[in-house]
Amino acid sequence: MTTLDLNGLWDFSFFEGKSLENIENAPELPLAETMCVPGCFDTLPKYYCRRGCAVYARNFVLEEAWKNGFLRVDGMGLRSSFYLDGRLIGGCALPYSAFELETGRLAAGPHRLVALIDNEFDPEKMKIFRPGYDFYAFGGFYHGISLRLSRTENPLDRIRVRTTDFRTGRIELAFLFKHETPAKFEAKLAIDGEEERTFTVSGGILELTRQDLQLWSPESPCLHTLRASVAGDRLTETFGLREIKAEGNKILLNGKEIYLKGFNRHEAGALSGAATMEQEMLADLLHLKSLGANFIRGSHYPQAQLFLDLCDRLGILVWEESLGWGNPAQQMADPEFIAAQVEQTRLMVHNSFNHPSVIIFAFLNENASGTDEGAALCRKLAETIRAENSGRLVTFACNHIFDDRACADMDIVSFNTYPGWITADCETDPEAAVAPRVRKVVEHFLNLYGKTKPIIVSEMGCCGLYGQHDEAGAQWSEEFQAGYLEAVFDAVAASPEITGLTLWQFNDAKSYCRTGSNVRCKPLAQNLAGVYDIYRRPKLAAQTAARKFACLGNAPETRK
Ligand code: ADA
Repeated sequence: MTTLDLNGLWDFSFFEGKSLENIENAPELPLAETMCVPGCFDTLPKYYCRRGCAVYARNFVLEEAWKNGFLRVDGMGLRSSFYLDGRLIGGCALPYSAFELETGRLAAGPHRLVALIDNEFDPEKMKIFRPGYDFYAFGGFYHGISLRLSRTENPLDRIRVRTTDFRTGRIELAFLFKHETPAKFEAKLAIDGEEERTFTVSGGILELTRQDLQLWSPESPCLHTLRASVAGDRLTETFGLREIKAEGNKILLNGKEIYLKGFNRHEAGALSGAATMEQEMLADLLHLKSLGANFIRGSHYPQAQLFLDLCDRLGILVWEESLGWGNPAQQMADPEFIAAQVEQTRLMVHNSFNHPSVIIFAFLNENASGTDEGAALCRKLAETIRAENSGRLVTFACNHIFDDRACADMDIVSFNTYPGWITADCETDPEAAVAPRVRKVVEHFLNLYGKTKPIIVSEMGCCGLYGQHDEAGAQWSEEFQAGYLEAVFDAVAASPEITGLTLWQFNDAKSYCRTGSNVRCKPLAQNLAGVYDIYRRPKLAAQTAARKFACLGNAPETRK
């Protein structure tokens, strides 16, 4: 398929308090302003933190007719509807997910595309992003929009490349069409610029042995390009070959034990909001590598494909999860919530299948996994991921540690804990609460699972205000945060059963704005637990992380 880039300047108007459903005559509305796509309209002064329904519109011209088209949106918030030449072609209520809408036949000549983007928290319509999540719900197009054009009604959509045996170079290509997959077809294939060869594909699957293709690993992030042609439709896939597996309480990448050392990261730029530019993403990843980290948890939603491309190239391992945050039991029992969670989780696996950097698929951060409803949905989402046979490890970040009933179904046990910071369980020194809590949690999971599952810390950390210092390490000072992280590293290093630490968090990020008198309401409406502030200026904690990551997870004799 051919792709038409639709990014750039669009006509725009904002309707405060309106929603997708009650904007009349959207395709004909006169739009008086201009907006950038990609971009979050509610980070701009005029619309800052306002909620309602934005209307975008642009024209484009097709030089020839096409048998079918697929409008591709690489992430938006929070809900959207799209009209092509006045006709509704569909919409989406899955913030952050990349999705496609089918257009049908497209004539040569001028066309007009109108998009409605609604950033209201409507409890009936917006099921998976709720007020009170500790990150801001931005409105806009996060990472771009394009139109895929096809000469056939049922084009080849994707080719999933699966490493079936990294030792022998055995790989499996799964051909996915937009509609039904033909029982048998011819495919012309070429990997890395080699001579094109023709294969007969049955049942949509082709097995190959390609021991010549170099593996992907953090140390040697080797990527390959597959060019395919089927019935005149051409498709290019970038992929990497590697195996990730859990063996006992260890995580093995291409048969070698790895220790995950990294950060939770919100897609959050100071001015760009969720619409971070590639350059900002690259800067974050280079900072992360400079601290000796090898791992990122994309908290708490599907990641931008551009970001995962960068992680593939830089050799940074990724935990990708579908959107959720502290969801209670009664929400996890809601059929519409369940359906939306299954849909976005399946879409996440589909979108990210060929990224070798993604080694973990997860879901529902800190959900009510200690309840029947919570455990049932965790099981369902784990099954949804495994049904795609992507080779990834499955987990979720658990904070109902002592009454959890879902970790048993996970490949990895991951836990979030904030001793002395969020759960104020100590009168004097927060740091003193760290080691006992880590040990208590690890022993709890060892009692349950022994050494049958890897255990990783998916969140530990605390806040520090950039530029604020106090000799005695007063809470919220940079010294306090650095000292707390020191205690976290020492406690994790003292538990050899732990095989990964993901600090909360990499960068400060905008959070909910006005909340009650809760002592943890967010100063400046930001979650200030980053080791970098929102402008990516390093705090003392960044130095602590660099020093400690250098020896965390090394064999005992090399630990400093
Ligand atoms: C939770 C949550 C994070 C963040 C953190 C905090 O663990 O998973 O998203 O909100 O608490 O800083 O309070």
